[in-house]
Amino acid sequence: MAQNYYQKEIETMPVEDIRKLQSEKLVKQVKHVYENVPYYKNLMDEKGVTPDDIKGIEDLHKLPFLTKADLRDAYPYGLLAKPLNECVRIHSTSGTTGRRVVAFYTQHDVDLWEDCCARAIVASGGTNEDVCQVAYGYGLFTGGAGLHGGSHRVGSMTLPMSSGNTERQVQFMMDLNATILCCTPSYAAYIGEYLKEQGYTPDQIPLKAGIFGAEPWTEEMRRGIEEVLGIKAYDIYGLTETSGPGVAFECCEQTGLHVNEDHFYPEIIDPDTGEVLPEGSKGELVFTSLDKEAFPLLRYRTRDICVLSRKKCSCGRTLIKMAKPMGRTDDMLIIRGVNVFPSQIETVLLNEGYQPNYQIVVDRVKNNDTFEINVEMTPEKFTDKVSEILSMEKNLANAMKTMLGINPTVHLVAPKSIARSEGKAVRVIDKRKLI
Ligand code: DLL
Repeated sequence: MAQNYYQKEIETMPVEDIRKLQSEKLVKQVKHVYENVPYYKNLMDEKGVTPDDIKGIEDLHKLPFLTKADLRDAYPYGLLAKPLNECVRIHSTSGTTGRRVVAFYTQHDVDLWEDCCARAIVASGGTNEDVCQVAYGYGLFTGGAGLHGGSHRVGSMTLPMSSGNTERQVQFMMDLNATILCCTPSYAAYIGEYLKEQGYTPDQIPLKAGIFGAEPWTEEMRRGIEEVLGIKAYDIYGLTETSGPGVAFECCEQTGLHVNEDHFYPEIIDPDTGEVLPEGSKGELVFTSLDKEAFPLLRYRTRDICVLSRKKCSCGRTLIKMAKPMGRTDDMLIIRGVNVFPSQIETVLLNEGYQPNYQIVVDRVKNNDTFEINVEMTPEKFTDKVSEILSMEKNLANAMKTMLGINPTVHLVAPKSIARSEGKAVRVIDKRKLI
């Protein structure tokens, strides 16, 4: 496929020029953060670094890291670098212990984010002739808004479907001839399955491409989706903290994701020592947002394990590539596209008067994540009346839904029936084999 670019000059810029651009932006950004974010200024002061020490990208390693714990500490406004009256939007992730991560955007931030998503859409072959069906969730989650904005920028006809209601998705897809589908890979596979069950063959489906991300997916899954829908399936990566989808995107080569490094500078570090690792090493991915105004995180540790590569790409883009994320350094699970931490489950159990003796079982059945939590009854709560057990399970599932944003199936089991481990408790059984 001949490659089109959304912002050719940037996407194909010689590496030395990108580096120069990054250095210029970084110097300004560090000053902006130092002057406007007391939380980060303190971190820099503690490390004995001032903005004068940062003359370019080569000095980035001198800056302190930010972690999710910092974001929680600083919740909600502690990392805000612009007055609220210059902000036009927030997005948010679900967070542990009830504290969410809230990211703020000025109009400039929304614009650059949408540009990043537009680059992804164009790299998948999208133009203003396309009909782009956005089936990521809309709302606080960044998926819907990001791809929606990107689709507008490209000038595609945008179908703002949000996720769910598969029958309606398929009806619009067919009636309005959707050509690009944007959703999580598991939802894409589910839609494919549904279409197949309805008797559609790939050549009867108008789609030509899909832009799928927000959760890990394998090459086997890619092949399955491509086959059932008759499309090319492209990966897209991002996180709420840096803006949302579009931090990195795949091109026609489908061998990794180009990082929009004019906006987000990536590093790979040793997660134990924090040491910056050379290109090609596997480690934790860290991003610095070079020109975001409202929520400009410097050296944010994503917890995603990854590899970066500058190998020449046949699409002509010079933007550095990241491999598909290969796991996480923490225990975060992504279930039906939602980030879930075992600690959130523990918090609910303690709030509801249970002990944190539980096991999470996640599986994928017919491309749908199943999510079960086995919880031990406490001797005080013990009952053998079925109606009481059912009602307790329902209450607990509701409390989990409030905390997590998705619905688990809760099974209450007898006290002391969950195997105790001699070492680290095995809290999660993930049967999906996603990596
Ligand atoms: O998932 C943003 C997004 C929306 C990306 C739509 C792509 C498409 P969060 O909910 O904050 O943001 O979750 C971010 O999800 O740190 C990764 O662990 C994981 N993740 C995101 N994209 C991918 C991907 C959005 N393509 C966290 N492959 C990240 C694997 C991904 N994991």
